[in-house]
Amino acid sequence: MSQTGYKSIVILTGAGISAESGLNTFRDAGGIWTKVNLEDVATPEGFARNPVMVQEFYSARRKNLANVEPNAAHEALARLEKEFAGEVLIVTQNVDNLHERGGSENVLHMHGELLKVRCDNCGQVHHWPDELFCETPCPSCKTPNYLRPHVVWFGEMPFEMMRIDQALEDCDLFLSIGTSGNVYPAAGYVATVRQLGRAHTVELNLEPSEGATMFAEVIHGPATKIVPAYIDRLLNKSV
Ligand code: BV8
Repeated sequence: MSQTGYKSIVILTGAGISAESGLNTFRDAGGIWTKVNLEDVATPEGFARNPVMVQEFYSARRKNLANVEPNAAHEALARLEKEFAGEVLIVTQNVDNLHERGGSENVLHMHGELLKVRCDNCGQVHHWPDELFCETPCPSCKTPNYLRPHVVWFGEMPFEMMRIDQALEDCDLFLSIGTSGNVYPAAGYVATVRQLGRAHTVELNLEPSEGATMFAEVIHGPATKIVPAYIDRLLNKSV
């Protein structure tokens, strides 16, 4: 029996948990989608129209990732995973690797990962921390012009949906951290958990998200402040 009474925690994270590490969010002032048109860089159609621009968009974000560090919120979730007697699964919409670099191990990237590329010819996924050019041949099948970012674009199916649905069904605590609740199916997870009627639901975000009213508990403020404080309360079983 875990020390908090909970047995299984699912934590949905979004760009807001990485904001204080210096990675731009998408929909805040100055966010990524205020600078580039998501239809041009985060859809298969955009990639087909202008693959060079899309490869450059992701190469720039890959390069920037090397200059930032995980923050206290990432580290607090890693501490929870280590000290909590039950299950902890992070389902992240983020394609950065800051959860892993902050010490978390059980991380599911439902929208893929910036540091991976996939070959559309042979299907092989490769670790890729550098720039990617269209003509770069796949290291496995040696074919040029088939490598793409291993991320989920709009209109593409997120990864590991069955595993996520099972985790939502099994959890008795659902936390949502740093997400605006605009992108589906992730934005619908709190409704799914509430319909199941078992789990306590908590939103930890800078400001109320689109789905804030769906949560049993909401805590607003910067992630590096509210997440460590919440995890301390959770582990000292006063929640
Ligand atoms: C799909 C990838 C078929 C790579 C991204 C209903 C059901 C299913 C689909 C849809 C549906 N309705 C519409 C759709 C289609 C679409 C969609 O949701 N469109 C939206 C715009 C309406 N969804 C899809 O296409 C998805 N696939 O539907 O497949 C299907 C059908 C049925 C069932 C299942 C599947 C694929 C979506 C994935 C797209 N890929 N990125 C990349 O990163 O480039 S989306 C992009 O948005 C990122 O992944 C990002 O993570 C994600 C969500 O954004 P957030 O993380 O929430 O970021 P945002 O900036 O919006 O918010 C930041 C928040 O942080 C704010 O609230 C802010 O207040 C807070 N914050 C800021 N600073 C701090 C902070 N909080 C705390 N501390 C701080 N310091």
